[in-house]
Amino acid sequence: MNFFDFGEIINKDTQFVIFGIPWDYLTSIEGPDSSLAPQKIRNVTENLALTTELGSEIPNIKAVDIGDVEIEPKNVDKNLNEIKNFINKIYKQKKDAILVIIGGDHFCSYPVVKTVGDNRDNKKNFGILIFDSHLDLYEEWDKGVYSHATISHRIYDLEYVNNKNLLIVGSRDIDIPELKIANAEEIVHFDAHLIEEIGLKQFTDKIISFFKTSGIEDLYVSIDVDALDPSIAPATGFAIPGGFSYRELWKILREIPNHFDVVGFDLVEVAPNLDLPNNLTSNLAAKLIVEFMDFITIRKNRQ
Ligand SMILES: [Mn+2]
Repeated sequence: MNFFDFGEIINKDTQFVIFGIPWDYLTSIEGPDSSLAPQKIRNVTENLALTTELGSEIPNIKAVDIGDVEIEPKNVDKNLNEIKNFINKIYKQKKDAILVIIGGDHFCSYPVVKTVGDNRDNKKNFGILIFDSHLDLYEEWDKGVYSHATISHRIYDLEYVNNKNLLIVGSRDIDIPELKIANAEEIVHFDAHLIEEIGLKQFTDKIISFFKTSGIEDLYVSIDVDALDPSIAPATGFAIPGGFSYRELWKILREIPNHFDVVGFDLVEVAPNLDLPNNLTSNLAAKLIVEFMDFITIRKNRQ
């Protein structure tokens, strides 16, 4: 089953290229298995209705689902290479394709962001927005420098990434070494509780103006499903209370394409083996992905 039954062939009309990275090796705890998520999230779309909340017909979205990157779980270097080659192949067919990635654990985002960034002629107007309950800023964790808990740090290490074009939103489970790194490097994070204090509208405005002030025009968006509240997204390794509601994240995502070109986004850390029998978390993931594609499409059609 493809995501919402989208076709598989990239052509000149294709806007979104969806693919999965079924890789969950660099997670630090036993139990959750996000390598199951790409197929599971595709499968649940079979039972979802074919319009978005704003009334768009989903089959009209110009998307293709080209399958999964081939992963050998323990062969980190090979996987990094496979992911890079996979994306380069997409860009060869369609230079302006918007990538839509279904993870996998959060580390999957690193080779994606790096390949997207490396492919850009202009690296100065490129920003990265991460929704996450964690900062993922450890220098090293568990298996070394490559881990789902070091992903933000590895992105920050990229030569074209700095504290003016990387923003972490929804944080609420921050460890002391991470906070020290964030403070020392002045890496900006808008913690989850802030939404309660200033309201969703101002919270969203802060995200927009962070990137606007830095002259960012193109955004990559990484959504760790644990940014959402575990009451609505229980199937993930680290269930931290106090996260976004579905509607809050939906509204933030709705606003982003009004200000920036989204060049790619991912949704990671869904562990279907921990989900409720009604697939609550996979449904939510599928909805967020298709709704965000619709917001981007609506904006592009207006241009
Ligand atoms: Mn994460």
